[in-house]
Amino acid sequence: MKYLKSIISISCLATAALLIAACGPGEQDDGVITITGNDQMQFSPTEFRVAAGSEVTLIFRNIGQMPKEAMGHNLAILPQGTDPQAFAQEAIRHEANEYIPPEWDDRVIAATRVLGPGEEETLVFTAPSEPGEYPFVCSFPGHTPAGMWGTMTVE
Ligand SMILES: [Cu+2]
Repeated sequence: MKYLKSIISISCLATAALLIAACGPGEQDDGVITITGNDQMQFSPTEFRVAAGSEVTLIFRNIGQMPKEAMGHNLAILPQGTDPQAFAQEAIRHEANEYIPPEWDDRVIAATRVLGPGEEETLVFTAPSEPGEYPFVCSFPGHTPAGMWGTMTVE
């Protein structure tokens, strides 16, 4: 039991180290934000910050290995106050539009297409002028409910 406990605390330490490291990759020296999605339906990092009204370059990369049909990922940044789960529920029916409901095309702040394993897409967009928290989601069916969403903070 003691042995088990020490393994658990080591893995917590490793996790903490990873979390600290993750503070860096979210925003790199050149101001480019890189976010990954994996086969466990996790974004990393799940939070990033941008300056209001600034031009943002965001690279989204699918670092998984599973086929796109089973484990594709997109990244859509939604208006302030959007319920990520409600959006994802609506998005399920819109595979033909990269899982973005067409009526939301003009409302999403930025969105990638659905990416397969090893693919990446770079988004360049202007951050909203209004400070606050803006959710981002992967709207591939089942992924937002599984926790694949995060927050862009505009400050
Ligand atoms: Cu996903």
